[in-house]
Amino acid sequence: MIFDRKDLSGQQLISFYRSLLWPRMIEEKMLLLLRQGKISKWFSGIGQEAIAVGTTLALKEDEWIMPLHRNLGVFTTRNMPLHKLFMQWQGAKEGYSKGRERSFHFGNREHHICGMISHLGPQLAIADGVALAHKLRKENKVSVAFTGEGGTSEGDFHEALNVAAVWDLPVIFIIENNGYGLSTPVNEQYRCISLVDKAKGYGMEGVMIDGNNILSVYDTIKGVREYCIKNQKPYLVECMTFRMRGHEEASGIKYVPPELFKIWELKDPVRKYEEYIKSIGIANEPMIEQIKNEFKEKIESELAIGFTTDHIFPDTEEELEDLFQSTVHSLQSTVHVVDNSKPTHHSSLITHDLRLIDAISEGLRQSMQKHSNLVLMGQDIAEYGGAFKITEGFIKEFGKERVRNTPLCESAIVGTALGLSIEGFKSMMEMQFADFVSVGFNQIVNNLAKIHYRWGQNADVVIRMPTGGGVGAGPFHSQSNEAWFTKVPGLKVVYPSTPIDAKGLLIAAINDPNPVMYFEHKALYRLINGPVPEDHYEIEIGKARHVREGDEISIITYGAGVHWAEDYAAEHPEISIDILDLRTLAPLDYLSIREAVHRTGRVLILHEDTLVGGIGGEIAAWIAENCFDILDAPVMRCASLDTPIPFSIELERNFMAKARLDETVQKLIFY
Ligand SMILES: Cc1ncc(C[n+]2csc(CCOP(=O)(O)OP(=O)(O)O)c2C)c(N)n1
Repeated sequence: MIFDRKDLSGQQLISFYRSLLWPRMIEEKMLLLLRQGKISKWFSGIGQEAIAVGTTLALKEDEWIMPLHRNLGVFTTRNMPLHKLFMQWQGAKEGYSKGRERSFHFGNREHHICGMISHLGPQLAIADGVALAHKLRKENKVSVAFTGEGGTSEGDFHEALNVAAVWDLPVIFIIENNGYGLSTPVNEQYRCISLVDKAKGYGMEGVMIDGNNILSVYDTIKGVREYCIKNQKPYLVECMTFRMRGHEEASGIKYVPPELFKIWELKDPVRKYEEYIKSIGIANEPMIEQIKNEFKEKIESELAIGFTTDHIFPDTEEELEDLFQSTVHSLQSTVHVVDNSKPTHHSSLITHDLRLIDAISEGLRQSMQKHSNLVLMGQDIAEYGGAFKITEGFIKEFGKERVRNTPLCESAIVGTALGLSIEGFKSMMEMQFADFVSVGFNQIVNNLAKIHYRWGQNADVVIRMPTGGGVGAGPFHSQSNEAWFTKVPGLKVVYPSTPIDAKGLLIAAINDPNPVMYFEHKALYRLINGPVPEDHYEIEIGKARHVREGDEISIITYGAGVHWAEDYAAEHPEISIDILDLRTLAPLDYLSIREAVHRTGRVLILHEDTLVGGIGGEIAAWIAENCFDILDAPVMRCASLDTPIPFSIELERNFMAKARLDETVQKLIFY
């Protein structure tokens, strides 16, 4: 191994040695503690430290890193105190995630480290978002994301590199090629000769280096960093290395030919560097011994603090509160909140008549005017104006930087949105059709939804979901998939049915610093119109709207269901029908639900979504548990058939809940 110190001083070389040795010695201690049962799991980075350490040393301290499970060296080189890291690994409240996350699955804003989720791949696009923020602010900064060679097989790797290349983002992608996935060798992972060759395919530069040589890593990343900033381009670095221990400590190493360990033992990054600094006379054995002794003592003293953690006494209120970033400040701001939750409420604001689609567009436009840090992303949303023309004309007013056409890569764009949020931007992503959310699902349910609870980082992201059927568009352009998200703690789900609510809820969703899934029914876009305040205003998230007063049955519904119920009530004046429009599906407005039950004692829950697992089941269960004494009949549900949504208009009509509304109402009345 050849070390080239370039212009590094002796003092710097020693300081690098300390940075490299520190995670190695911590790990050796952790392996002992693991055997003693003091910590539960350990993913070893022994043999790979030069990559994490060299990279972190080459960056500025306020540049974000998206590390993975073998990157202790990132955490230590960013000077995270060992006692606190140790508290984290024990699952203690005093760690970085209040005991909610394991091993390296945590981040910290102070140290500019974004914590991984278990899933391999999603980290990469978050780096795109952070880099986009730097680019938009014209800051001279990069972001860095790590992946193993196994992780490069994930679609997220492809999507993130492609977006970074197409958008010219200053991101450094680092592959740690350590020869094996969990047990899968590289010849069962990919067919190209080397992974760095993929860079060319994405239209970016790349380089393969010796990942065990800290000076190579440092010098390469330093140079690549300057390149990325100067040229505003991404870069791929493949670091060749070897994992000296099992995937995690319990999984063993039987599948690795023993001679490989012998070969790589000779290339150990810490030992080779130690030999080097001794060979050029800037360190000697007593000095090395002294550093090791100092670290040994430091580890013991830090662990002594680390062990003094309190037992966790769960506080349910705190657990629930930490799901979301507080929104108090946004409600206290100058935003006008329109309360139209009762049939008797009238707003004094000046209104104009808009279709649902225009109300959404107006809410979005006014939000863009209000928030200079709001970025819109979606397929064909710029010049073309979006599949439904909601952003038509936006680039003229707000420019292409803030109204961004995206490549076809839903997962990477959700990840990018999260990265933007980390850097203080707000973003709105338009799913071209709600159906396509399935290919961005992981980022939404595992990253956006959980990040605040896990380590306090908010995800200031709104995902607009053109949803629903009735337009003969078949199984993949018509689905109602809101229940996929109402079940995920950490997401807010809104679903307006009227223009006034569509605009106000969209504004509220954008003002809210938390992730909001915003469902908009395609069939209602141009069908429904109504008075909409001209000003910028919010409709409160989590508040249902009492649409119609009645005393025989209560229909609890949302979206297209509201209009089905209203039409039905108009066609059946002989039945006194009460209607509640939920408007928000997560969190549910239980108070209004209870009031609706109370008004009639007979409840029908109506939704376009299919029956099994729809939100109706949840509401019915809640009513049964909490309102049993005021019910005069069992809660009934009217939902769409439990089949995919079919194409032919006749079949679709039969599929829809509306086809069974009269039947269900009659059943309920005559129960
Ligand atoms: C999406 C996903 N699939 C499977 C796994 C299970 N898993 C955890 S680590 C690992 C191997 C990863 O290999 P590589 O990316 O080369 O990184 P290394 O662990 O070798 O550093 C696997 C399969 C996972 N975490 N995420």
